[in-house]
Amino acid sequence: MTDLLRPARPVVMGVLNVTPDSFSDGGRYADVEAAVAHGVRLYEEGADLIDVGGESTRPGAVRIDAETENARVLPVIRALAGAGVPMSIDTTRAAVADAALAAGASVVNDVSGGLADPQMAAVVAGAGCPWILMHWRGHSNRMQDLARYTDVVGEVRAALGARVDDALAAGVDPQRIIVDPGLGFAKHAEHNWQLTIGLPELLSLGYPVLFAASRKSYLGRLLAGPDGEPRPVGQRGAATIATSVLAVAAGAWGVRVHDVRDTVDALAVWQASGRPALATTGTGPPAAGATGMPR
Ligand code: PMM
Repeated sequence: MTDLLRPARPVVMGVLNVTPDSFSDGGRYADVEAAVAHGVRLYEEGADLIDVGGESTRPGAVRIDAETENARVLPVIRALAGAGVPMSIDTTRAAVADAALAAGASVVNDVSGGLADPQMAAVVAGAGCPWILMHWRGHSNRMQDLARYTDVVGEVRAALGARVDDALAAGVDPQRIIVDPGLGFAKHAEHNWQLTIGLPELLSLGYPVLFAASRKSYLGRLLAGPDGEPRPVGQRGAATIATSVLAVAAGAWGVRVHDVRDTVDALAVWQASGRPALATTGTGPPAAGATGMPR
């Protein structure tokens, strides 16, 4: 297995949502057998980690209880662990994280960065496992109302720094912390783009950064047709890959994606070409026409 904390190449997390209602793959892997088969497939395609989630975080999603979440994810985690597949558990609940770690997951991916459940830090510190702390301002049923920033990159950086400080105070090993700007979580499209350009500023926190743009709605809107309809989720693969390559070229530790094989292929090209770095200035894209190129 890849050394997740000192990877030789960017880490690729494959998304496995065991939910009836996730925005992209909801309902497709709701039964255990189909979910396990998909997890094994993503692993064979080159994922370093399969990110198993039982609660949808799409904007407006209704919350489920911990029993339902456990009932969705635990059988899948047990079966994938039996097949030797490394996994993260995508949850904001300490009880679910605890049960998932006992069942065979080895990383906690917490989209609330520890804010949703005050017990989460103790579970992670006790397990000694890596913890992905995502920037979050509230549960999905209200998060888009919270997408107000004057300096999104600076504010996300400061909030992630506070989450890291709390994790350290709870005894979490600094070597096992990964941060994530949380694209689409209380963020409008312009915020997601600013966070992409501003990745070097997030990296200056000194922790590995996970970038998770896969199939998100801002990519659908970028690719909207002449009628203004967003590009359907299943047709956002190329845009996702371009975004992932930009992120790793800017220094991201890893990406969380639905399309593992294509992502691994794209990152192999980047790797083979000498891992060229993106020369971002942190000031945003050039003004229209400033490059002398046609728009
Ligand atoms: N996005 C989703 C779910 N889990 N975890 C992290 N760390 N970062 C994210 O941006 C993130 C996440 C929502 O996307 P999905 O419905 O495709 O899983």
